[in-house]
Amino acid sequence: MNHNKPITHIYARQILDSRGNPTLETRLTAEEVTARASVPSGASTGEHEATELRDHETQYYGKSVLTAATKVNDPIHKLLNGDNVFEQRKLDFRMIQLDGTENKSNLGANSILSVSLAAARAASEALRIPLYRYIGGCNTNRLPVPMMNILNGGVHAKNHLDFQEFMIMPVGADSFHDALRIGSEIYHTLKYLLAKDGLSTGIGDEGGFAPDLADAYEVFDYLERAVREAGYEPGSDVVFAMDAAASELYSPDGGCYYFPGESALKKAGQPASDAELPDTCAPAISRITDEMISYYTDLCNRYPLVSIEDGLDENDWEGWIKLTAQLGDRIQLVGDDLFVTNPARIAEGIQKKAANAVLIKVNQIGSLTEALDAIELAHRNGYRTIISHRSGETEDTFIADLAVGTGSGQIKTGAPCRSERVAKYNRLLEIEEELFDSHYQNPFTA
Ligand code: 2PG
Ligand code: MG
Repeated sequence: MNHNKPITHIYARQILDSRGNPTLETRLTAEEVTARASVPSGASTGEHEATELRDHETQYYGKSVLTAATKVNDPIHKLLNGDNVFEQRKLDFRMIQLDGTENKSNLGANSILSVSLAAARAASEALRIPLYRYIGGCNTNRLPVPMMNILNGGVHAKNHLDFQEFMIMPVGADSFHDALRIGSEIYHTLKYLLAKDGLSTGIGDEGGFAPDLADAYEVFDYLERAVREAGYEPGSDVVFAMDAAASELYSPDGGCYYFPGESALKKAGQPASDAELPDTCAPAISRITDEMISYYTDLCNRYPLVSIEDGLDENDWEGWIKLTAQLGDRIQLVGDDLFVTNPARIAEGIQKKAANAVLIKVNQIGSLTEALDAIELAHRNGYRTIISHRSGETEDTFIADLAVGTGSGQIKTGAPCRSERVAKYNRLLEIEEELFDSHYQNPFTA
């Protein structure tokens, strides 16, 4: 076997993501093998994420990525031409070095990531092994539990729900395909229940329904009903998770978390119109950090809620330490905007005892190598990891292989609806069939 396979061509083009915004797709060729990868994009992005290079010109309302494509097609292509596609770490670090900035603002995290992912896929194809096995090695066997975001709010939907994501996790299933079936059945039951009550069954960016409910209690009441009506038991067959995306609610000036949707609905005493709150109308409902923690504690006492992501702001370290001290023994506390898949921020969190799990989004950090380092650091320190999509996705299924290859045990990739979400679940079905002896385990008891 020839262990040197030189990269012979790299080409990036602008394509569209699931929201109709431009993103990058890169094709990388190493001799006779060509593989491609595309880059996702967030809406509730963390302040500490690596830079997503956009043109900020008139096309696509400033969102075109033509400069990023040029960065791949010229400087990155020149840099890596002739390099060995099997040396993932070296390829990634050479791009990082060429970029020369802390946050990849020179070449763009989107440019670097597209090449990084395409290289890994090309390497696996050159070796004629599946991508998950290239990433994970010969003992790869663990399928992730899906966190299915079946009710959307926050910046992912135009309803009045201030928290962003409400998820079901079929932890009691025996296999991944069973978990997917259970999730889909509950999703359809929820649709039926919402429609029966005259609520909207339109969907948000991640495929979950986006009805105009007032708060998390109303949401979890619906989720419990849907789980039961579908024939399952909340708490044993299926547990709940949420992403508060609290950085979106936090106002550093007021030192408070503001709930504009809840304020609008409760003030009016009935569902408000679709109109945005006027700037002059300060939202009535706000919570300080301690109140947020009590709110979460109360939700955990009432519902089988086992995982809360971004419960507090990305810079509220003191709050995170308190939250972890209070709830960390009972439930999973996931840092997304807090950690931004950045090993340095994860190390800080471990040292401070803030959170106990890390959301992994490859485009937050901008290279496969650094994402793998983040996962390893988390696991070595007893933090769980969840491999995650972005709200703006493509048909690329890389994260399904990444979840299996790293044995992460959990994947967050939306509702069982919208092809860019379902593509990842379908890829996991395929992987499950390929594995000789696949393991599907409850991550909270395993
Ligand atoms: C999140 C993600 C994905 P976005 O906050 O976890 O669900 O949303 O991609 O908009 O940051
Ligand atoms: Mg999040």
